[in-house]
Amino acid sequence: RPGAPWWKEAVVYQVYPRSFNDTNGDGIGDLNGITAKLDYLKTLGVDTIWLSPHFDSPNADNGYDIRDYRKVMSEFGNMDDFERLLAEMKKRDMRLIIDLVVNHSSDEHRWFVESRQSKDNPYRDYYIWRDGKDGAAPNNYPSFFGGSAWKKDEATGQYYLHYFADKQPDLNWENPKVRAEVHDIMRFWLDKGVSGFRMDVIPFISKQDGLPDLRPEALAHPEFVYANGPRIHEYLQEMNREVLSRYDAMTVGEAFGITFEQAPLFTDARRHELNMIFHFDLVRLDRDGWRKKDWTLPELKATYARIDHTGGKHGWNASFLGNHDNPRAVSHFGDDSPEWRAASAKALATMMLTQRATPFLYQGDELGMTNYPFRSIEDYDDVEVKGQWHDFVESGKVSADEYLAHLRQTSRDNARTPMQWSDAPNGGFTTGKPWLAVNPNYGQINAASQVEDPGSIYHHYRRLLEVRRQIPALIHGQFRDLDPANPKVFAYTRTLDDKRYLVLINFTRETIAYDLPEGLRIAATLLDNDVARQSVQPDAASVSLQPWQATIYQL
Ligand code: TEU
Ligand code: CA
Repeated sequence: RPGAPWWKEAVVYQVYPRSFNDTNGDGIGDLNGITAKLDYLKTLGVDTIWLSPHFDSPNADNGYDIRDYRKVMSEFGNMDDFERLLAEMKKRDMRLIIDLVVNHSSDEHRWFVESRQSKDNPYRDYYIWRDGKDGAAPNNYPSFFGGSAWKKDEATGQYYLHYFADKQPDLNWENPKVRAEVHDIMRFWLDKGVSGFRMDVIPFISKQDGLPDLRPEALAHPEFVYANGPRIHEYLQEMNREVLSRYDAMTVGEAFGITFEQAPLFTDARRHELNMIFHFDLVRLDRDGWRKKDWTLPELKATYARIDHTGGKHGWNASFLGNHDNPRAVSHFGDDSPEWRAASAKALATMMLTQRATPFLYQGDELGMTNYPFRSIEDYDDVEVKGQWHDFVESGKVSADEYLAHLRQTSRDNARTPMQWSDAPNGGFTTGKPWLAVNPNYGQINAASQVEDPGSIYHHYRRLLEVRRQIPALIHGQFRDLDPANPKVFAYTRTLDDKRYLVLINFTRETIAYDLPEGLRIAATLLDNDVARQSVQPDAASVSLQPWQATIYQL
């Protein structure tokens, strides 16, 4: 669409570098491994990569704990490798966005090493230090990774705040020097040629005045308080003024703790904050903390409608069904049994790529990679799991069996197993020992076989992205759910000017005779998730939807 900003029409692919492609046999993915796969991504139709943290880090949380914001993690390579990756992307007309993790740093960051020395250290105010209360933590804030969000530091006897692991101390954004440091880091990478940022838990940077205790009912979901500090919008507007407005850069905020009502405050273009945010409501539809709940199709549809509504006329959205913090999309929202895995993964792709939003594909979802068959707690690597195991299981609150049953479906490690490139040992990810076990189904699910097979999930994504590029209505068009209460079929239109498209998705294993609502008539079939399926007759008023069928029609 002429005049639309590039990031509205971009297709972003998230690379979790540790698990993407290892080129030196140490079992850890690396930057050269990404460069080696650019043609694979380009052929798929991706034009932008979001790289999860690639900075120097002791890896308490796989790089979400940064020791040096200007240095490349040595396991991933060095700055030359990074620059080569950027140059090779430019050659292919691709853009790179990186992860900005500035709610917290690593406790091994030079600033924190200084800060903890003494109360009058010049870096003391870079972090959030408080005296204890009656010999305990300053308040009742819990950490997402277990225990209190405060840790006592022996050097001064004061406590520092950490919303995540104790190796991830929260930065003090009240301090203008901290904000200036962050702006400098952003300029450093933008000047190198990156095209924007995914901002990690960005709503958390402004802390509550006086840090009062959470009310008991807020304790289970502290994110709604952590995300509501009084100065968040001031900080984002300042960042925009000082840095972002001077570059052609895109921003996507990870909006953990942001409600639908608040979302436009972040993304309304007239406010000059962020371009879009990741809403948690869809991926957490069936979750309460570590607990897995049931979900229904009407709930999923209502969530999509609300997300679309928050984008409104002046905002924009990001569409995603998974990332490195969530289970695999096909295991989560589709049907990962051998019979329906491919069809349902394609149906989900159709849904995700026909929203009025910038799509974010997570590595491996284009192959329909599945959750991992975890057996015991030893199979997990994630720092979140270890902390929660301590809080819930070791404390005796929940039985190990119950916790593990939920964890198998919810664990972040499901999505962190290495990419399955081929049926070679370890799925072709590494010639060494992978840092995290490869899913044993790599013989059936891998890139090499899908690239060869025109009917594969990979090729369905490729075709979808092609169609999306050609049809502005699928990107910019108005979204309308035609049948919100239907528990089996998702039916919606995308409309731009006089062009109107209908998407029908059967979320079941059954064949469904579906009468088009509102007297609609199909003019043509644009794209089906089964290449072999016959098109419907022109002017049809009903469709026999096959199990997990997902089709885009022109009206
Ligand atoms: O995650 C934010 C976040 O809080 C959740 O998505 C998190 O995964 C957890 O499940 C909450 O219970 C971001 C990053 O994406 C995640 O990988 C990091 O661990 C976290 O921030 C801290 O940087
Ligand atoms: Ca490596």
